[in-house]
Amino acid sequence: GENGYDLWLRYKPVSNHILLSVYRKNITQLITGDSSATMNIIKNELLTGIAGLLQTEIGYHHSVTRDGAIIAGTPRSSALIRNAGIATQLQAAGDEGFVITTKKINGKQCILISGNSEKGVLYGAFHFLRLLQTEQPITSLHIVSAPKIRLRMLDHWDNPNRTVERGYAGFSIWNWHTLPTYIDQRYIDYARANASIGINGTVITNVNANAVILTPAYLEKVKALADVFRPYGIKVYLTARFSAPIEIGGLKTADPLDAGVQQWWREKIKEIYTYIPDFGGFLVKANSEGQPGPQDYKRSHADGANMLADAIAPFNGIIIWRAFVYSHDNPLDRHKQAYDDFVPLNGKFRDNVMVQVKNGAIDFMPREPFHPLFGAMPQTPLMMEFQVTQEYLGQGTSLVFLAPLFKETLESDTYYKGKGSTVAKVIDGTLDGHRLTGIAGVANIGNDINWCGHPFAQANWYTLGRLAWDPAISSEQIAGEWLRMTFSNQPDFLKTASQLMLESRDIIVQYSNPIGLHHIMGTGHHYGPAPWVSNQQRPEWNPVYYHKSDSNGIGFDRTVTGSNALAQYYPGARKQWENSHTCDEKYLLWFHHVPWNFQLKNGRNVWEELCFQYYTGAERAGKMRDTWNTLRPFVDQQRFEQVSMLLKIQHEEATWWRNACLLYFQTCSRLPIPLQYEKPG
Ligand code: GCW
Repeated sequence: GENGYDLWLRYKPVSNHILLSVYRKNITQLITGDSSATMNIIKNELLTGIAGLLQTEIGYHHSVTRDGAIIAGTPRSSALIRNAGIATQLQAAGDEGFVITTKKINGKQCILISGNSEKGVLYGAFHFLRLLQTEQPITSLHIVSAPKIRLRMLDHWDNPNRTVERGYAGFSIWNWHTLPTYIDQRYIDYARANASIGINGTVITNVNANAVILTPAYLEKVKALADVFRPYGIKVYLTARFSAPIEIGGLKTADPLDAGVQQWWREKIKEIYTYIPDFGGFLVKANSEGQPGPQDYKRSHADGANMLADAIAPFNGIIIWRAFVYSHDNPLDRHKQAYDDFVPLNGKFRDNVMVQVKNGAIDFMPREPFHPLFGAMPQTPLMMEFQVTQEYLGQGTSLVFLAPLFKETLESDTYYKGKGSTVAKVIDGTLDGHRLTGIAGVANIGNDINWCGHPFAQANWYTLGRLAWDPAISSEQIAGEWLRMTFSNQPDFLKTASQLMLESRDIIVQYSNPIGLHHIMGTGHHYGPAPWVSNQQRPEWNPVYYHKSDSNGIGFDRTVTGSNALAQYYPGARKQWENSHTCDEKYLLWFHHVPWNFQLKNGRNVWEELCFQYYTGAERAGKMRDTWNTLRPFVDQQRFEQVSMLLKIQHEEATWWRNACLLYFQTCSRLPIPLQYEKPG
């Protein structure tokens, strides 16, 4: 049956018969450059993919003997590529990009898949296969593609004991018990899936993990993984617990200005590179949510990051320092802390440091304004941190396609260099001329048979890779590609299924995050509604802190009369939010505390609008089930049933959100639920 293990790399026979015969005519033999680990992967992938899609074995050759030759290689590894006259295109492809082009060679019609590096050829091979998988024309190809972002990474929140923080797809795929000698096929398939979408880095440990990963017994295991990933173009990174010198080094301090501490890290890093010569570097969470950090010694984040950066610079490694901080006293508004802590450090970091910023200032909400740090630290390269795992978006049971969420942030205008200074342009380095650029996604991968738990959660892993390659790709394009490869190329299926995906994020916002309400999920686990909770040890862990609902009204005042977090945005961006009467209503309660009878543009007041959003959201969640049912003819039974059951749970959750939130907020508003919602059933 279809268990989903093959992800989007199923290589099922091309269903369109006319196209199939065109493909067979145009793909008859394969010629690759000199053999190497990566070139062998390319060769096998193309042969396997083509055999599956075309249902015919093509031959592997050393020279072009007929029309339809596929030639894959770099100018260095293949004379055919070297002499093909595609130098200009190759130049545009850069270090990691690829060129796919139709060419006559020795009078025969050929398709060249090339790149300056083998990694580029590998990406090109996957792209070529994707054209076939998605049933695109291939008779005249002229494609040059280069990634817009240099570091395209997954951040695993995997602990050494194999639990996954915020993981909803089983346990960690890293089996520390059987590593380094036993290489689980999953490691290879993981690398292959990532390479197919251009992901070139992986942080395999949780930012909250202890320092055990930096001990020799574990480094040997990490090395084994790095060896598997290397030919797929993927570098390994680790999290570095700031107090490691104390915990595993026996030192008394982890003060970044202490010579002994500096020496310890220099040696530790040197040791890591003896295991993994192309080790990527460290990702660090410091002075956040109880994690140790430089501030424990009255040093700054820059002091901490630079100490590690200096130690790793001789090996060309980098330090990715997270800006997700809210540890010291900040009772007024957690929204403001990262900006307050990091803007003064603009330009104070070494060249091999990136600051990794979550898409929004609170925490991976279903809808959140962009983080005010984007555009506020022009001299320091900022890396985007998205969350692929759905911590606050229904976790393992909800169908939520995240491309629209990611795109919304990337397309937001910071106004930092005037209109059009989008977050994407901050991240891709164009606004400030940064060469070190990155997008990371907190992985949603576990050891479930289908990797991600929910069959549609695979689409979010896919999305992260595609958007990191090119933030301009549309959500429609990504949904379409993924659906065609994962399920079916049937037009009737695609139309309905992509609509289902494209609306899904909007629906979860309606029933869990309407009009800018946020962080009112169950405390700790973050699953389901809990707007009433007020007894957590830290004020900013209480939902009541965020909605501030009482008999007078609801919402978080972040204007000058409140926390003034709005002041952290450039005036152009601020303008859309600062006045409650003109505020983009998606964010009304994010930025304003308004009375219950506050009028919205549609004529409803805030209370009526909340009722409308919760009822509509829950109703639409129910409709997702009906929509899915119409797709039964196109989907294999196993995955059809899985999604049906999950949509049932999601519908129940949406109803729970609606009932719980409206009942709770009604105790504040003391207003009736409008009659039209009081339908029986
Ligand atoms: O979203 C919060 C999560 C924590 C997480 C933290 C972070 C890894 O609830 O589980 O810890 O953010 O991003 O550091």
